[in-house]
Amino acid sequence: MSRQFEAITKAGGLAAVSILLAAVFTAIPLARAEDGYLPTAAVSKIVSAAPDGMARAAVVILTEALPQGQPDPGEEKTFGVLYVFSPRVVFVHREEPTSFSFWNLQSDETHDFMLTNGSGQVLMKMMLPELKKTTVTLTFHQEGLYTFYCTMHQPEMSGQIYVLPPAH
Ligand SMILES: [Cu+2]
Repeated sequence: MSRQFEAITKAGGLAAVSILLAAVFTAIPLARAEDGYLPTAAVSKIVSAAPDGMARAAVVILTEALPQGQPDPGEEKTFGVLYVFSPRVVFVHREEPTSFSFWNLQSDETHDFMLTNGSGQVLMKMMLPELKKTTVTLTFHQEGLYTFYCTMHQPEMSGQIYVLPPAH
């Protein structure tokens, strides 16, 4: 290895370390601020949330790693580990309190649930810690299509909630 090359790789290594450190120091306060939030008073006109609310319907959403069974090492090398919500499409009724239970099935991966309405407005965000069931009762007050995301695993980890007219 030439001296010049050695110097370049050393400088590159230092730059990488300082970028990494900068990322760590800036990421921590952001992560704290982003711990999650329920719908504000204004947003509660669209959807309201109660941690242990009485529900008339229930949905269980799992977090799954793809591919299941025995992953092809080539796939993992190309795409990394992929996570998805299951199911990815959920139907609920307007004004029907619905219990949403998220089961994070990974022992080494935190997920989250960020809900937006049809115009892309963020309504709420909830952390889904590893190997935990996180439950919230949501009541939608406006019909239509909503989208939910795990902000940590984009674009593959997302789903949709269709809010239908009230059940009779
Ligand atoms: Cu995720």
